[in-house]
Amino acid sequence: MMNNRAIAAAWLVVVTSAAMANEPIRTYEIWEPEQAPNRGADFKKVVSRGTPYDQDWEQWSYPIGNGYVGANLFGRTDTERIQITEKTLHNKGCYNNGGATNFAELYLDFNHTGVTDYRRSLNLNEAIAHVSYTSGGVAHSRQYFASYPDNVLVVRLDADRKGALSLTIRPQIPYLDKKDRTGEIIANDNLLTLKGTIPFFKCNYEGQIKVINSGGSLSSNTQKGTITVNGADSLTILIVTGTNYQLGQRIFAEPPDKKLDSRLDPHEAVSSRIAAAERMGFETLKKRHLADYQNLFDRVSVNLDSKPSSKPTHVLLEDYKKGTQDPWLEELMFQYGRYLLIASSREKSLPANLQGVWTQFDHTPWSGGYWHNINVQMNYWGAMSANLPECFEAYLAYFQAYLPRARKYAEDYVRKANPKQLGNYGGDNGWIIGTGANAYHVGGASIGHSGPGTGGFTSKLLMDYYLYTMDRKYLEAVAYPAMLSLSKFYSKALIPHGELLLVEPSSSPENTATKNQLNGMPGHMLPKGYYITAGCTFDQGFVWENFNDTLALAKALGKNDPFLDVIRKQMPKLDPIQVGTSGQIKEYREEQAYSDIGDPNHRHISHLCGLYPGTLINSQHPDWMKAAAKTLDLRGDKTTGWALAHRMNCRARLGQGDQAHAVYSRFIRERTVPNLWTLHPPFQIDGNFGTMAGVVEMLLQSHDGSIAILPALPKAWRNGSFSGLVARGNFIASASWKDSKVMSLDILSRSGGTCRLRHAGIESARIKNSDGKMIKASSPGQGEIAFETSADATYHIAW
Ligand code: FUC
Repeated sequence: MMNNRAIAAAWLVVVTSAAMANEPIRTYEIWEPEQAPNRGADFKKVVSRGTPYDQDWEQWSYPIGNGYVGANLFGRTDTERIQITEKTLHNKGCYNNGGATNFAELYLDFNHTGVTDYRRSLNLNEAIAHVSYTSGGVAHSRQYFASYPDNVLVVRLDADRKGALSLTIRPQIPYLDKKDRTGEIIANDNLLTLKGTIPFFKCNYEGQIKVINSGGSLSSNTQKGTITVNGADSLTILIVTGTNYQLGQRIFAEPPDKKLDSRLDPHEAVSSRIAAAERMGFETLKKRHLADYQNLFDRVSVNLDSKPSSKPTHVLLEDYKKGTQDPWLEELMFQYGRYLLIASSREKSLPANLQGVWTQFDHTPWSGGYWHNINVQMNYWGAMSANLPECFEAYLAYFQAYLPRARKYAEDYVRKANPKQLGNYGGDNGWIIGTGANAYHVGGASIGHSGPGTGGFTSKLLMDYYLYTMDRKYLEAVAYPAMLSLSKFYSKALIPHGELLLVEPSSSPENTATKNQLNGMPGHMLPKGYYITAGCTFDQGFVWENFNDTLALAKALGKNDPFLDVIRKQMPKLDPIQVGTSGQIKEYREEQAYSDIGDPNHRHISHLCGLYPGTLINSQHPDWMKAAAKTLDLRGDKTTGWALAHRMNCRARLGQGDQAHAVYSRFIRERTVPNLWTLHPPFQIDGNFGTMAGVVEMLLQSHDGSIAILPALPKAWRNGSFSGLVARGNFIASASWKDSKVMSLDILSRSGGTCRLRHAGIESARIKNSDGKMIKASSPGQGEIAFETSADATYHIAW
């Protein structure tokens, strides 16, 4: 798999320059001419929804990360603040079952005054943050990056005058006053060690900070736990973190105090990692970081006919809010999404959580969890199409680890909801995951605010990972067994209602009803207003999706499991989509007119999951497409961050480019802050990732059998180009367009097979392979062509 990817990456360089002919390589950076505020060099706490929160951290600091560890940088010249998060460090969290927490604060006391020529930036092409300024006649510069291959945070300080670097390096273990962790700081020579335990999970943690000076001298203060540097020419600070967390089924099976092996001490691993980094030295670490990062980041370019802007990012954003819809910011946000995904989700690390890999909190909002009724799935919606499938591997490992627990939940569920079925299919009850989960816990499908559609929501990612990579080994070993097994669970969760089979109990995620609305309705209300009934569109739809996908995978593998016949018999009885009297897709079967039940403007649009990320509502059902558009109109766009991202993708699937763009634009205006993180509020990373997926969805779609080129192009993006975006079937597409007409299109077939393209007027196009040989195509439908491809061959389509 890696080899193919490496080849594809090399090929992409060629395509990039071909598709973007005459274009200089673009540099994407966010930058400010001012330091990030950090009121009082200690974060000011503002109470938000009962959780203390630090606005300066959230809106102005710059995030770097390597999947394992994240850091937020303030770029200050008095006292620099580097806030560090280690993804496996959890305390009790807000729900008493685990939550991400701040690992360390690192302060660099410079006390530089009279600062001029200040600039701080985060370069997305390199994943390196920079700070530069002049103080006392000395030009200072800093670089910061988080290396994935060496799992180390690197800070480099330089000055243009020898001996000009003097500062004190002062780490802090945060929230010791909350008494939910123990910790001490040991200063020894050029090494600072932070170590302690979070008793709730017996989670042992250690951080090491090594200070390597060139010139000058160092002295450590054991009492204060600091290192002071005097008169150095340059300085490299290496930061390595670790805990005794081990991803595996034990984490999800055991009570909090037995999840981890308390005898394990991360000391050895942390020490050897920092020693290896020290041996390599700054230049080698940087080279290895760039090679790793750019292999991922450089695969995709998107040019929305923008002019690179030199405005500070907060000005760019302010101007956008005032009405200058600069496509540069729209493009920058897209690439920032890719940057953030690479920074927060890498193989062998945990998946990106609700805040990616960044938290300054003791108790992170919603525990920094993996919320499975939309949020964690949204984190990965764009991973495959934006050519970062490796980033999804973190979720795959997490999935494998929680699967045994999810099997137990399925059995419990069936025992309660449909006990007659327990013994069927050899006693195999499949698996199910409910909404709430984090690094230390997964929940089952409780009869609460979200129905068991959460399982199919999750398996859609498993399906898509296969369709985008065409990885047969994964299909055979992971995707097919997982989806077959989830189908078994679903088949047992269906209850006969006349001719139909309905999920019961069922609830449409987090929508709430009023007592009046429920007068005479068959379901019942939970104390918080959640309505429990049978056959919500969310649940029925995801059963349909998982059944449909299971059959498709069985066909791809030539499988003949007898259970497939059960799916074939049950599927026609699902009746998953119903259109109501307002012309809307119904959210509940018993609803007639729109919002008979539930909040008319609710943020969740769970009944449209069949449109996106599902495939049930597609162009072969124009009546459903129309009803979906009507539903979006009725629901409106006055909503929160990730909720806008879902609407954007739905509009794209409907081919409503201008509306999709309007939602994106609203998202940038209303939910984006100067460091380009986005708010629900507060900060959640799902909005950044969901809109990144939305941009691709506007330019390229591949969910209903053909690859649609520019399916939802808004007027605002009349001219432009992209390269390296991925379509299902493992086709890499690169295109350019002018006045909304495609000018060039290249398809790299990475796995061979039939390539079916859709675009108005494409029947008259000519197809050539890379040797210039004409390739014959058929026209299976209006605006469609199909032709056979060979693996690793490129096809040029011209009009
Ligand atoms: C879902 C949403 C909430 C929030 C939470 C993390 O439950 O309904 O709005 O985003 O996830």
